[in-house]
Amino acid sequence: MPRVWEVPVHDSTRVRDVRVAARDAAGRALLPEERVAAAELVATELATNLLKHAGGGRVLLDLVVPAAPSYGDDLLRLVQIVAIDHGPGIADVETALMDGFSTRDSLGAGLGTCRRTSDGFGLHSVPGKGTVAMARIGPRTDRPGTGPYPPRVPVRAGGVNVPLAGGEFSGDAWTCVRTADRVTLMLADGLGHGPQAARASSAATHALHQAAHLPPDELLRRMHTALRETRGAAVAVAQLDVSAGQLYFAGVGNAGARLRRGDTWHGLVSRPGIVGAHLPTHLHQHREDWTPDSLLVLHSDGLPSRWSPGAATGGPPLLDPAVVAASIMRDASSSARPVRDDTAVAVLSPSPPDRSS
Ligand SMILES: [Mn+2]
Repeated sequence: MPRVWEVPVHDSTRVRDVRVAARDAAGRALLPEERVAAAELVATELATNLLKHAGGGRVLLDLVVPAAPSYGDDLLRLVQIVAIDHGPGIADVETALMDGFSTRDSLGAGLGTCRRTSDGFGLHSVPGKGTVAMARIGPRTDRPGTGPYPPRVPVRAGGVNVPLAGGEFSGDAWTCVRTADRVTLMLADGLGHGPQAARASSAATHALHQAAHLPPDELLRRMHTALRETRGAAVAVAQLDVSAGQLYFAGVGNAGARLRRGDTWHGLVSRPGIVGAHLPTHLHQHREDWTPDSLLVLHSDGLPSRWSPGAATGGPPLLDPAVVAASIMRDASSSARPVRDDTAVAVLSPSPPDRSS
């Protein structure tokens, strides 16, 4: 089962814990030693920044699939480091990313170096609300796509997964798989939380990787069989047919799904049931138009169902989907409403117009 890490950073002693977690995560992702060192460097910088600019925050570390899913990338894992704070925000993000900005008062590498070192980097700051900084570090293979299909599709996927109370495992899981001209985003919420819940949701991940060419309703039936020996899970599956511009969705149990087109959001409704325990006889499969201004959010019930889309979810798709997911989670949490479950948020968005990936 994949591990997750959540490290609260409220004093400098925790920066070391973040670095140790980054090394552990990079080892589990089987990264070569120079990329392990890169993960440590970036994690240290993001954790240090929390103390310097926001008076503290938290760092989430996770192993994730590439944001732009390539054909045949199923087994590739990257270390994702997300620093989240409720600080004053960074007024000028471009300046903050310039070399030397962060190094003035410390030995830190600087955010500019983090961006160059990473395989994916994103920074979103809202004055008065806080900042999300995200970096993904992978093996840097840069190999050309294999197989008969185009190596790139014009969408990106990303997410965050936060264990309840800083646990070592999350009962939630999300993943994204590319097959031919389809991209499938899945989010599973294993019943309860902790390792047994993680076993159920990682069985759903495994089942998807085995059969990602199937439509969502068929995938849910496969998962139902695969999860029989587990506690079961709520599962939401969204599949984009890239060339047809159609999104297919089916879900079972209490997993949230919302689709934005332009300025309008609407929910995609799941059927009651538990994958692995009891599946509804009729699995309703939604079909929706997917346009260049669409955005899809899947989430577990660790996020309140009435979450409101914040600044990160609007406008053109310039932000990395993992940054959007982290911002949604940050904005939905408050001290008045303590989180009582693992929380995962996964986002599918069009690629930025000026880039090919
Ligand atoms: Mn849950």
